[in-house]
This record gives sequence, structure tokens and C-alpha cells, in this order.
Amino acid sequence: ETIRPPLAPQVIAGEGLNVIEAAKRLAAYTAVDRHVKPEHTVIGVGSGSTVPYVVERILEQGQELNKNRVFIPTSFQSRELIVNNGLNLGDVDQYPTIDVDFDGADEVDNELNCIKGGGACHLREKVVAEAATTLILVADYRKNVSYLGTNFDPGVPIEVVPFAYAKVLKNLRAMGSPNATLRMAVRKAGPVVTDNGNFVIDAPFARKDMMDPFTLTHKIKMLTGVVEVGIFCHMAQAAYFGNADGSVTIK
Ligand code: ABF
Repeated sequence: ETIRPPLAPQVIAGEGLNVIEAAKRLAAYTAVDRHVKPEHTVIGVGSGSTVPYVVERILEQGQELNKNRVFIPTSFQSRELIVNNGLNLGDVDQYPTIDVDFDGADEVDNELNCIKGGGACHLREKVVAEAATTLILVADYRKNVSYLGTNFDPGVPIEVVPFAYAKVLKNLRAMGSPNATLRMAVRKAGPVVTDNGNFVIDAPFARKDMMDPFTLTHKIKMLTGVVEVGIFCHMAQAAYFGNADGSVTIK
């Protein structure tokens, strides 16, 4: 469904932000207003560029509620976001049950399957998402697709143990991803290293494989050396997409 959220006119109009950022803020504010209840005390804070607006809106609920809450990060970035905003930081090993978790995505299909890991944080994101009773995805309209792989060209992000990367690349190429590549750090001579000290492979697959994300995820995960696959199947309860016209699409 697509709704007109009951938000301040400046937020609807996107005041102070460009169209894409305004769309992210709309999605985040609407999702927080619907899903963060006073009784929620353990909240997951995902990664990516939409999540800061989630935190912004949660802060507006006031210190009284937030001082009794603990926030669980999914990355170095979200840890900084929690700490820099003076919120209580926890970890998933202390809080294996999370009330609600908000996270971004690279793409979300109509079954709420999504690609994550464009930011190389999908292992922690998946652990926190599985620990959460409710996972809510937030993004701008560009991430709202009918099937995975529509716009997100790099392919499926796959976190691998460094020692195994060449073997896993060979496996993936033989499995139908001839262009699978090791992700390199921007302006550096070496590979991207995740928060967990691992590497990331980006593996584009043909449409027929992407149409069955559950099977594909399982096949990739079975390769020895793969730590986690950046496809989340049937994990989210809802996804919120801000649109350019001030409306929000909810799936
Ligand atoms: C995280 O950030 C990742 O799982 C995903 O790859 C990325 C999305 O970031 P952005 O909203 O900046 O595109 O949620």
C-alpha cells in the first residue's frame, strides 16, 4: 500500500534535503512511528544511509524513554551512530532477543526478500535480524523492486574467510556466476576487509537464479569458506520506501 504519512509538512516536502535523502527520511520516520513502542527496550540499529534518520526519529521520542533502552549495532558505522548520539550501546551477545531492528537494504522484492551487503555488513546485520522479533527495512524508492537483481548490478555480496576466497570464487564461477569478483577497497591496492576481518565477493547471477533467492542462498552458503550470504529470505516483517512525492510505500 502507498500512504500519505502523518508527518510535519516540512518532512513531507523534503525541506532541507535532496529528493533521495528526503525519501529516506520519510521512510525512516514513518517506520519508527509505527514500530517503536514505549515498551520496546532493545532496539537493533542497522547500517547504511537511511538508518541515521531512524535514530534521529527515535531520539525525538525523548530521553525519558531512551535512557531505559539499549541499542544493538550491526556495524562500526551504526556503533558510532549510537555512541555519538549518547544512546546506550549493547551487543547481541548480551541481548540475543531484540524487540525491533531497523535496517537498510540494497533491494527488496515483493516477498520482502532482500539483497544486503553492498556496505559489507551483512553478517552482523543477519545475526541481529535473526535475534530480532521484528525486522523493518527502510529505504528510498530506488530499492523497491519486483525481483532481486533488477537494479543492483554488483550481484550477491558474499562474506568469505580470506584463506578461502580464491576457492570460493572458483566455486561461484562454476555455479553460474562467471563474473564473480573479490571486492576491492576504493583507492587502495587491497581487498575490502569486513568488521569481522573477512573479505567480500560480489557474485552476479542470471535472472533465473535470482528468481529463486532461497535456493540460491542455500547453495552459496554450503560452499566451505563462505561465512554469510547477502540475501535475506523471508526475514523482514515490513519494508518502508519513501517516494519522491512525499508518500510512503509499505510492503
Ligand atoms: C546496509 O547498508 C546494507 O545491508 C546495505 O548494503 C546498505 C544499504 O545502504 P544505503 O541505504 O546507503 O544504500 O543496510
